[in-house]
Amino acid sequence: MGKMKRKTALIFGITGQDGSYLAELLLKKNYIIHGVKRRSSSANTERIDHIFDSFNFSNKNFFIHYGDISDGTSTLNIINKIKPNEIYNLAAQSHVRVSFDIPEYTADITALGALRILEAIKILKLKKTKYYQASSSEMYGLVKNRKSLNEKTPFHPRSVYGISKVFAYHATVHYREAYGIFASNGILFNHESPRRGPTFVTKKIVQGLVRIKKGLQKKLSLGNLYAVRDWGHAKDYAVSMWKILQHKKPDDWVIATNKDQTVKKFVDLVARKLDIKIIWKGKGIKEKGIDKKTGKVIVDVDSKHFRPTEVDFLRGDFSKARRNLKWKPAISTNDLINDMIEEELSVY
Ligand code: NAP
Ligand code: G4F
Repeated sequence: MGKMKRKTALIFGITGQDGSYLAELLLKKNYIIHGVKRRSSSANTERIDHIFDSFNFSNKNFFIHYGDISDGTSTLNIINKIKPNEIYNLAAQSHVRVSFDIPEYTADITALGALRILEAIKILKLKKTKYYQASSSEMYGLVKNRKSLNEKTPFHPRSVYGISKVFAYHATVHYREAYGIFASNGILFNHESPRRGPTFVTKKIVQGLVRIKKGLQKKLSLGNLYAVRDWGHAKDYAVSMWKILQHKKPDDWVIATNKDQTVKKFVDLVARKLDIKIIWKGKGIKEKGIDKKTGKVIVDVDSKHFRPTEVDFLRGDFSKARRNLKWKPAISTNDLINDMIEEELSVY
C-alpha cells in the first residue's frame, strides 16, 4: 500500500488565539502547516513560539510567511505558491469595541480580506482547496427573544465588526454557489483560553482579579455587566474548524456550548475561585463590587467600555454540528476558568 500524501494547511491569523490552537491540532494530525504572519515592530509570535522556531524562522513541518490580507497580490502569491488542501481564514480585526473607532480598517481586513482569499482560490482555479471562514455569533447582533440561536436565525449586526463578518459569511456562501468552491462557515460563539487577548472581557477579568489578589492592581473597571455570552474553550473550537472542512460537503455550522452567563456572573465565578467574596452595591454606572474581607471597591463600571450599540444576548444551538459533525464541547466553563486562572497565576 502506498504512503498517504500528507495534507497541507494554510492558516491566516496563525499568531492569534485560535490560529495557535489550530496549528497544534493540525501538527498532531500530521499536516504540513503554513502560516501567515504580519510584519510587526514587536514580537507577535508568542502564542506559537512553543511549536515554531521564530529565531531561526524554520521548522520541518511548519512554515511562516510574511503577509497581510489587506494586500491582495501577496495573498494570491502565497496561495499560489502553496496550493494548500485547506485554507483557514482566521485573520481579522477581531475586537468589536475597537471596530467603532476604526470602522473602515475593520471592514478592509475583516470583510474584504476574506473576499481577497476567495478571489485568489477562484482565479487560481484551485478546485481541491477547501476554505474555512471564521464567522461569528456577533452577526446575530440584535436578537428578538432569548432563545438559542441556530443556522436559520436571521442576522442583525450591531457593529462594523459584525457587518464585516456578515459580508464575509455571504461571500463564502456565494463563492460556494457561484464557483463550486468548497467554502464553509463556522459560526463560532465566544471562545476563550489562557491565550485570549488581554482586552477581551474574560481575560481582562481573570487578569484583573489575579492581580488584585496579588496586590498588583487596585481595581478592575468594566463596561456592561449584564451582557450575556455563551463562552466555550478555544481548544475545543479548533477541533470544530477541522471537522467542518472534513465534512462531505461545504456548509454553515453553529459552534457553541448552549450555556450562558452574564459578565457579572463570570466575575463572581472567577472571584470565588480566588477566594474573594464580592458584595455588589449600586446600579448602572454607579454599580460597584466590594471585597467583603477588606471593604474596598475592587470592581467598578466605566462608561468608556460601553459600546454605542450592544449585543445583549448570545447563546448558540449547536445541534446540527453535534448531529452531523459529531462535535460537542469537551471543556466546561468551570474548567475553562480554572485553565485561565492557573495560567495567570503562573505569570506572577
Ligand atoms: P485574534 O486572537 O485577534 O487573532 C486574529 C489574527 O488575525 C491574529 O493572528 C492577527 O495577527 C491576524 N490579523 C489581523 N489583521 C490581519 C491582517 N491584516 N492580515 C493578516 N492577519 C491579520 O482572534 P481569535 O480570537 O483567534 O479569532 C480568530 C478568528 O475568529 C477571527 O477572525 C475572529 O474575528 C473570529 N471569531 C472569534 C471568536 C472568539 O470568540 N474568539 C468568535 C467568533 C469568531 P496579529 O497577531 O499580528 O495581530
Ligand atoms: O469579550 P468581548 O469584548 O467579546 P465580544 O464583543 O462578545 O466579541 C468576541 O466574541 C465574538 C463572538 O460573538 C467574536 F466574533 C469577536 O471577535 C470577539 O472574540 O465582550 C463580551 C461582552 C460584551 O457584551 C461587552 O460589552 O462583555 C462586555 N464587556 C463588559 N465590560 C466588556 C467589558 N468587554 C470588554 N472587551 N471589556 C470590558 O471592560
